[in-house]
Amino acid sequence: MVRWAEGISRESIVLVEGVIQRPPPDQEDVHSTTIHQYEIKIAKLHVVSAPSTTLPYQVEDVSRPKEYYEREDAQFVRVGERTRLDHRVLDLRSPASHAIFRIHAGVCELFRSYLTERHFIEIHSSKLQGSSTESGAAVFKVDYFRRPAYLAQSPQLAKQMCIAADMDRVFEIGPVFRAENSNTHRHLTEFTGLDLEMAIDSHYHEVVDLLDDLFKAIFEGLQSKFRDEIETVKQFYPSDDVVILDKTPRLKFSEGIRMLRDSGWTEDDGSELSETDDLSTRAEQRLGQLVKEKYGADFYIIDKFPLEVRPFYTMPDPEDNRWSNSYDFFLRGEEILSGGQRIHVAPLLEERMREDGVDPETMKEYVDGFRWGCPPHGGGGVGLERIVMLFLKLGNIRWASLFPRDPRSFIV
Ligand code: ATP
Ligand code: AMO
Repeated sequence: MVRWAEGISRESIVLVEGVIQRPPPDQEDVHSTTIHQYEIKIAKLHVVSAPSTTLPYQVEDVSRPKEYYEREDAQFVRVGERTRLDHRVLDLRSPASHAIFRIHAGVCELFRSYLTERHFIEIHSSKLQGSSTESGAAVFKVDYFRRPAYLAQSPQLAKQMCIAADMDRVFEIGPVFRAENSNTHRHLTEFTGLDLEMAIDSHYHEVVDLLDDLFKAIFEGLQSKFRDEIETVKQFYPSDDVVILDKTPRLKFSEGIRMLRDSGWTEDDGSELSETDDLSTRAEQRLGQLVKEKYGADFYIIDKFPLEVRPFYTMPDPEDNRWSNSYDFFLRGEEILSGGQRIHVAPLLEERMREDGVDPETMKEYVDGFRWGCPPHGGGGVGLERIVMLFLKLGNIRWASLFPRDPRSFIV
């Protein structure tokens, strides 16, 4: 039976009957990690299903702590990222992948329960749109009965229209499509958006406060409910725990620029940092280091972005319209959320649309909601895969996406 069992190929599904026991100390598997601390004294063994082809790599090749593969006596080899992604189902069998997707689901669960408890309504908006929803990002065009339609770049219009429909507080968890040719560690062409929108009483900081508290509930929830999963992921993707302060540092965009300038930061071409341009990924990451040095925090907020770099629906700062009532949230030096107060007054909205080159009549259904009266409101959008990647320090957003879509997908 032992000889027959030795011939069973790896990744076979087997039914085993036996007794679970700890191995005698002198026989412990020297290669083992947490998964091999027990062994089974087998009475019956039945092969249910066996692979019908040679595996491109072993699950063990993507399951061990990094240091293991550097050992001289290592029995398995670390597999390259491309090979892992090209055979994703096998890669997803590893303990680290399972843990990542439990945490992934955990973020959604925590997001949903926090908002539902605070009377937000979960919505499911259409992903087929007649026009683009975000002025900055490019759209995927689809053939809609021989007329053009577009895949939604965010539920932005729908969630604001729900506020115009007196729904007061809404959120959505759904797919978001971006036709951006960005081959970076943090961009996907399809990701999961966690979006919310709410009416405000007197100040847009009501939204900032709620979002701040929501993120803390998510991070604390992950750290308490998913301790084992986080430890499992750390064995393959080493990381330190994120540092969240009771009082989240909040900086104005202009203060962030000042911190960067004071640190001697310049753009790639040596020019001085502009006060009214968006931050590049490199500048964002450097600012993350500076915030960490000054406040000791990995999670922080930047408020009052330049109006120029924000979408047309963003409310200008009433005191100085070079700035806007908008903000980004950051984790370990990278953006996880973008949001702001929206323009709820139709004439101002139409003016801003025209300045942005958008004819309001092409978005009539959206603009009508404001023409018919709408409360002041604000919200934000989060990339689920970005939170998971940054929280767990995976280094590449693809490990936080089940079957990642990037500009190179579907090239066979
Ligand atoms: P983000 O949420 O990251 O800001 P976004 O949708 O606003 O996403 P951009 O502002 O266009 O996207 O890009 C953000 C950063 O990503 C850029 O500043 C740039 O550093 C980097 N980036 C974008 N596209 C590419 C690319 N093709 N190659 C390398 N880096 C890129
Ligand atoms: P924005 O375009 O900044 O804002 O997107 C919101 C958040 O989505 C994530 N994200 C991405 N994740 C993966 N791949 C991408 N290509 C990508 N692009 C963005 C980021 C980002 O912070 N309508 C506004 C939100 C709002 O104002 O409510 C919007 O879509 O985590």
